[in-house]
Amino acid sequence: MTFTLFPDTRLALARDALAGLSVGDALGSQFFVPGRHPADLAAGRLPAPPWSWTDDTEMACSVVAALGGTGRIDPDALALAFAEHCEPYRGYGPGAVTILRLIRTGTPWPVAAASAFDGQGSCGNGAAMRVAPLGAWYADSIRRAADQARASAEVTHAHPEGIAGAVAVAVAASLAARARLDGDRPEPARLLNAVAGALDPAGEVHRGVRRAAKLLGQSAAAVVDALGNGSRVTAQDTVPFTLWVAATHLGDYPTAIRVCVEAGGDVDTTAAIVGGVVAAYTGIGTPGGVPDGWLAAREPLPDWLPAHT
Ligand code: AR6
Ligand code: MG
Repeated sequence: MTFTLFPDTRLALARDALAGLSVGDALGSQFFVPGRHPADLAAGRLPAPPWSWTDDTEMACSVVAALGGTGRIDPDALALAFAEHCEPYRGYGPGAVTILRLIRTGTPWPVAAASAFDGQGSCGNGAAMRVAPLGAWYADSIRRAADQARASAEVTHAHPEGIAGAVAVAVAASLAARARLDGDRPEPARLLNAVAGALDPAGEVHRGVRRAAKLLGQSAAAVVDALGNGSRVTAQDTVPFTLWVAATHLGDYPTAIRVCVEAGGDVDTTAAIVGGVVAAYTGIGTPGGVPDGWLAAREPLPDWLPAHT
């Protein structure tokens, strides 16, 4: 079935995904503070606010601002926005810090991105961590979600696996937002196999997402053993696990985030990815959605993000 999505609807879906992403990022990063334990979250003991967000949210805000302007990613403009808005103390990856510094000082982004990691390009999870709102924006087309995700990724991630991670997350968020509009939650296997179908079958992210579909119903600990939990900070080690969590807990944001926190690894980023995809489906303040209290505890989004985007 085809249908028309009005710009306001796209924006509302993207903003809900951004809320879920930023709350996941901000709450997840609280668990790197010494003395804080995942069991606190399970027991309902939340960290004291404010929960500061990190690079995941800062970059996602640039993506949403870019979409709010034209509805399409202009890679040159996005590269500049990433570079200009980068507050280095927000916990950026080392490759990203270098690339953004090069861009800020006049190096064209294709040159900067290609130079990372001895010319391999970055396969870090940073292109995947910021892209769920873009996927939600394209709730009407997984093909356009994939194309625009690729364009948003290439600015910093020249490695095919780094790009595949972003495509996978955007397609998952597109399907989640579509499911919300249709009122029809997809079976986890259907969601994961649709994501895998949008990826290059020769890639590791693709293989991981296919494996994730075969691990549905297993414990999260078993899935972490098989797929990783982001501790290597690469797309390959992060995206398959996060999509398993999102597919399994698509209707329950607090549980999805708790599973990320308990899994350990790159918790701010796993929770950002999962939070973005799940919130595209649940929204905010709904049963199973992003709790209003969690949103209130998150540091306000940057003031350069226009209210209408
Ligand atoms: N070969 C080996 N390791 C790699 C490669 C490669 N080609 N590319 C990346 N890595 P980076 P990001 C590893 O620095 O993707 C923040 O904490 C390498 O260990 O390009 O934006 C966020 O919260 C490198 O340090 O930045 C996210 O967790 C790491 O991947 C994350 O960083 C990250 O790649 C986002 O990182
Ligand atoms: Mg971070």
